Amino acid sequence: MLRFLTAGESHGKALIAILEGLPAGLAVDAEFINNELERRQAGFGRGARMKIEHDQVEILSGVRGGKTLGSPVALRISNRDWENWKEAMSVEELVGDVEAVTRPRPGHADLAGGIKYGHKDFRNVLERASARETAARVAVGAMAKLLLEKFSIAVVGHVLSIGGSEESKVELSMPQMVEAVDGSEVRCLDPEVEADIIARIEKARSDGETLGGVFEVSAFGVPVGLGSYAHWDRRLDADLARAMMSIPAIKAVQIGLGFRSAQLPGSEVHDAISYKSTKGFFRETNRAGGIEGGVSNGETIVVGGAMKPIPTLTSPLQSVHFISKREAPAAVERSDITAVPSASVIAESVVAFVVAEHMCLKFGGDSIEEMQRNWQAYETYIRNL
Ligand code: EPS
Repeated sequence: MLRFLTAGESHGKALIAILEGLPAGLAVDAEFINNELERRQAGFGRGARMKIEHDQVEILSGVRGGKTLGSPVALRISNRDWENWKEAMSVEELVGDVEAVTRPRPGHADLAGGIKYGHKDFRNVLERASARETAARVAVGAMAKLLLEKFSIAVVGHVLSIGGSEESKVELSMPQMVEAVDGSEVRCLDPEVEADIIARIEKARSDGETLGGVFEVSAFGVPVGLGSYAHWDRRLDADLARAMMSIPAIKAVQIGLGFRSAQLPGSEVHDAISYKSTKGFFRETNRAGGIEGGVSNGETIVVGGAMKPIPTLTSPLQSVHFISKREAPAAVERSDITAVPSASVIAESVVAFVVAEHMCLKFGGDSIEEMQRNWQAYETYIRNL
């Protein structure tokens, strides 16, 4: 079983991830992980924090001579900003004048989290609720991508719309998509939509607003048969939905046509089945987003996500002071105007993790060679159907 935990506060010393269950013998490329971390940090509309950080992974365990050992892999990403927060975020007793955050931001975890854990200073909540944690998840996702590469699976995300812009309709094949998406400041494949998004972000900046948006992740090359219809907690779509919803600020997830499939007749929703001796079974359309009955069907897996606007507004909404109970504007913390482009990278990571987890479940092995042998035997079986 592939699993991971993360730890770390946004302005603490570091973020940590422990990834367990990777097969032995997988080549680990720290440069690739760092590039993924850089992709997460980028994006038009990000705030000042991203100018401070230069996320780099330090591999602490589970890897020797450039390959996984089969033991837990511990990853660390240092927070450069820690230097500026040493007193306020000290693990020792706080000394001096550390200002408490007492005016909860509507939309953030501040109030519900503070009440739940009995905190009077919402910094104790926001430090962990911060999307900074997703840097650790991208490092884990990069490891998952390295595993998937061994089975010719690639995962790429792109932004469809931000702040109510038109939706990008551009569709590209895998290698072109990676290039185009990394070449766009807002990770959008449609240049017209991209320009509109940039204008909307600029306007939001001057209005003291924040913007949400919609993105989509495609997993190319996933074999038929991951997940199962046999039980609720074995369905691939359920695992993907849970992973996507676990990204901060995600309010909706869809697979394939998603919500639209509820409005169309069956003949316009389901994908007719074809067969060619060179190709095997395939579909001309992929409205199902590559999953039927909770099982991957061999087509590209397409998962969409909707992100709400970030709750920190420079023109804040009304809130209530937690101690005095007087009405007061919500606290303003440094933040982003939009993080939808970053969310699409984080979504790639969580999708890559779920697909890697299911690859391990189906072809599981203690070493990458064993896993590849199992996969190749299955591919031969499929070719000979
Ligand atoms: C983030 C780091 C944070 C925010 C953002 C995501 O840095 P700071 O709080 O120091 O500015 O930029 O977090 C939020 C939007 C949030 O609501 O917490 C990051 O590394 O992605």
